[in-house]
Amino acid sequence: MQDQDIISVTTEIVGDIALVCVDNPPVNALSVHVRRGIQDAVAEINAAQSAKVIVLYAAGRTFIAGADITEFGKPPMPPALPDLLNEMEQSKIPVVCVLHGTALGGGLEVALASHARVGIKGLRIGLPEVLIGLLPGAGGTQRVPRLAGIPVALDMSLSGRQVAAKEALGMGLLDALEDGEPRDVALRAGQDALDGKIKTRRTDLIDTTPDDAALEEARKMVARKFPNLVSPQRCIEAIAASTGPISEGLKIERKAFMDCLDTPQRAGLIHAFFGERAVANIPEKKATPRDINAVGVIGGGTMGSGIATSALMSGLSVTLVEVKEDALERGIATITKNLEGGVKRGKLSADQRDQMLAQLTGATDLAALSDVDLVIEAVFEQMEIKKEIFTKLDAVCKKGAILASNTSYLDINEIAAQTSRPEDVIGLHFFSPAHIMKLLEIVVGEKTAPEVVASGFALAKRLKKIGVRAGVCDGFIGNRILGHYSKTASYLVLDGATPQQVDDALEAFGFAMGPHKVGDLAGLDIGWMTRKRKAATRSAEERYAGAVADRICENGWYGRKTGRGYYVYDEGDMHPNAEVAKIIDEERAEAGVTPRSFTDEEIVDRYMTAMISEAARVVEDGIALRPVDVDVVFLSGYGFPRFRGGPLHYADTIGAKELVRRIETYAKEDAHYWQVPEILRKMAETGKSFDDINKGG
Ligand code: T1G
Repeated sequence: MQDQDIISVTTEIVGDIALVCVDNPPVNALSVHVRRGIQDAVAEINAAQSAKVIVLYAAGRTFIAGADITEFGKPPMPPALPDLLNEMEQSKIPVVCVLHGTALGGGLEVALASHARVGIKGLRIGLPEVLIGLLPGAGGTQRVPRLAGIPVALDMSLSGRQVAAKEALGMGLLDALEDGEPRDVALRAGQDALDGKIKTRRTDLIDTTPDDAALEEARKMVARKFPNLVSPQRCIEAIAASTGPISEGLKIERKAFMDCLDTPQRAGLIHAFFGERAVANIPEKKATPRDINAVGVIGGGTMGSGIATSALMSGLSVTLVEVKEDALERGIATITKNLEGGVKRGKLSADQRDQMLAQLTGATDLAALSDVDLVIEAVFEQMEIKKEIFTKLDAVCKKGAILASNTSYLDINEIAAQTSRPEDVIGLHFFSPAHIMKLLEIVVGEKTAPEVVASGFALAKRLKKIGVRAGVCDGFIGNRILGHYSKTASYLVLDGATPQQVDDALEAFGFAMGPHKVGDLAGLDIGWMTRKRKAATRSAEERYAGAVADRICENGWYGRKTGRGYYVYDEGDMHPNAEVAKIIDEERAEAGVTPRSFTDEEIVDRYMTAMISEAARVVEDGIALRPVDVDVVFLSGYGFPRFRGGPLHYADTIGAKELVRRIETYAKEDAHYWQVPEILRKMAETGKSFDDINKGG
């Protein structure tokens, strides 16, 4: 059966009311058969005059959640949504729309082209198109201003945020708010329209109130916050046109939408959207997760208290264990402060905070963990300490308890071997701040049981995080790749670039913060410890990348926390540390380097080629299941610019052949650091892309 032949829209005549129901699981996306179904239903009811009011509603968990994103990039299939909505708006028989769940994007636009809108309790509406590199493309930029004003249209379409039903009612985007099942509410709404209790009117006949000040403010905000993105500015352009005839405004919106549809950033943002869902597709998907309600967290430092906060915010009970009372109190104080922050940000109410804190108990003895379902160890990154703890946990914890380590690079297999239950041991690598960062690397040991892996993914979903499956190696996915490409930033500085130039070039590429600023923020001493840890095993062929950073740390300059690192932080002011420039000159002289200049493009090319080559090796080694898993790690844990889709999606925009050429060119300077991954060489020969590999090619 062809897509367009699927029946997903049905009409039911009840007296003078025509109920038109959309049923296209899972989210009633506006696939071609849905568009055709609505078009045929409205046309037939008008032709037959079989009712005096049409009520459009949807079955399932939500009203239409938007256009069918899987159709983007494919040949268009009529009717185009804007055309369908114009036809519907001109229907002689009034159309009332009943909304429930998450009515987003094109779904909301269907409602806006209707003649009245009734929300069901719990409804959220939104225009998230900008989050996938687009703008509302079916009249949203023209009809929201007519119904609710230009400021509301700018707020909703530029933030992409979901608006709760009550707020939508206050904005004028809903005419009524009801409770009940969609079909029942639809019948009542139809009768209310017939009785005049709900006023129906054509949106296109309403005039938009001009608001040049709001438009100008929006232009400035977008230029400041999203300098790299195309669609926000085009969205403002379309909304500005809503003060004129709707036919003209719709043309401007359509042109802007079609232009954005073709941009690499639309492809990148949609890759990110689907990628965050694809990573849940793991070999252990069919295993039954174990119930997790009570969690033990060992260590109340930054990570442990962050993890405990995240668990409490998800309704789990937490037992925090520290070695001493004072450390335990500090941990509990940090958790309390984190939750206070949630109240201040409006994420939590004071009551919710109190309920969460009531779920927190503290202890200084591991015996307190005898009944928990999951233990997450978050102590020092020293294998001996972890081994000691896991030996004790093996004796203390109940049968079936999951024993997890938050280690960011140590060998989970070695830790598991300390216990009589290696099948219950797993890595749950959180990213700091753990109650805010979305990424959770789920590190699977050789003997980890499938249901323990599935439990890790169920926990990620419960914590509203994105779980990515990782194999065991030093640094798993993210930190292993970071450990490689971060050397490129150091080599560029040793060879002639300044730290600020490297930071500026990468921030212009789209990173929120350049590597030297990130180092200053996280603390340069962390990298310093890692270099010391690895010194004994470092290859003699490797060009040492840490000379400058070591000297900075030897001066006690660890970054923000000491007031200076690569930069000096002086009461809100931040500028390059002139002392570092002297250190760089001395290290260059010491290494016999004649500094040369680099263009910003060269800096980005080298940095990204290094990141891509190690990412390719991580896929080749099976540490990541697919290229898209690496993309999601970098998008949700390392501040990689979302509109670029992740390192390996970005690699596809360069192509394997060009990447191989670059690596071979750079290898003339340093054959040890620049090596062509086998997987990339094969891709260059076969013409395959990382996306082909994602699709099983
Ligand atoms: N098109 C196709 N598939 C979609 C989809 C969509 N719009 N939205 C979700 N899915 C799939 C998703 O991939 C997953 O598939 C399943 O549905 C459940 O989704 C003209 C042009 C609605 C809040 O951007 O925000 O309209 O993995 O796991 O957590 O101006 O899905 O099961 O195979 O996310 O309950 C605008 C995107 C489109 C909404 C539900 N709309 N979707 O969240 O379930 S552009 C959006 C969401 C547009 C117009 C423009 C969420 C959700 P699978 P899920 P959820």
